[in-house]
Amino acid sequence: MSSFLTPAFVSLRSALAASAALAASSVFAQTSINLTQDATVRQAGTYTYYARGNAAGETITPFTTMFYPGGELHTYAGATTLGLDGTLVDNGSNGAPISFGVGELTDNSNASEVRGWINVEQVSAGTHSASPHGGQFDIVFDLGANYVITSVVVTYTDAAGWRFRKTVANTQQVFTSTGNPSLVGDAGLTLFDTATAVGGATLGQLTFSGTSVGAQYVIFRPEMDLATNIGGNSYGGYIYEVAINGYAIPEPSSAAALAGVVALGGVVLRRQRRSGSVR
Ligand SMILES: [Ca+2]
Ligand SMILES: [Ca+2]
Repeated sequence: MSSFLTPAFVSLRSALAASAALAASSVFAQTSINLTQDATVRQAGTYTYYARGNAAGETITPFTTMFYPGGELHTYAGATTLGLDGTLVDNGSNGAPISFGVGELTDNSNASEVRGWINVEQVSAGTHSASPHGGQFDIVFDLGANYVITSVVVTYTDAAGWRFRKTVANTQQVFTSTGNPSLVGDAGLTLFDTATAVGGATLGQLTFSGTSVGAQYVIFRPEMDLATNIGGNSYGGYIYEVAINGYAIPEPSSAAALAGVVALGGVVLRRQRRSGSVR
């Protein structure tokens, strides 16, 4: 350090270095975490299974009909406890948002799966009268506030009778939205990325890593192979966990304070130059 620098300039330089470090840590080099495991997100966050079709093979308005997977409504008669999310049994009209704090998709564990997706799908390949046919539904994750989303990783298993659709690549989809899908509908969603399931994968991972985007809602839209109705032999694949990676959007007050420090530094520097203390 040159000895002619005044104490005022040294402190200014320290302030600028500190602000640069702040910028590096909070704006330009954010570290992504699995938001579903963040304490704040877990307190506010919920996810909701939404049907895109009905038992007659008809397409319904998206984000209007909630359901719970598994059980005898979505696998086969008598499968009362198979594939449930926790202990949630679908009775045909009791579907509701599930807190991140209690849901199997956000418990950071692969101990128990959800599976069984018959009669909630929008037919996406083949016909509803043929088994199997391709079918899609939605799982909407509400983070409670906007975050920067950097990637989404779904842990899954594909096994005989429990298949993802794999005939065509990239039919597993993740969308994002700043508005509630139940209000903005399909038209309000932005495609984040697509992925392809692997046949026979055990605890495989679907990784969606699109361009980072600010969003409160993350929508996973799987495509499964499904039977015509319960009692068939294609119930759709296993889903164990959905990790949503990202970070908090820097608060405007932090950005303003940072801009203020830089502006103040410029003023002090000009004053010192005029007084001849900085050469
Ligand atoms: Ca889990
Ligand atoms: Ca389960």
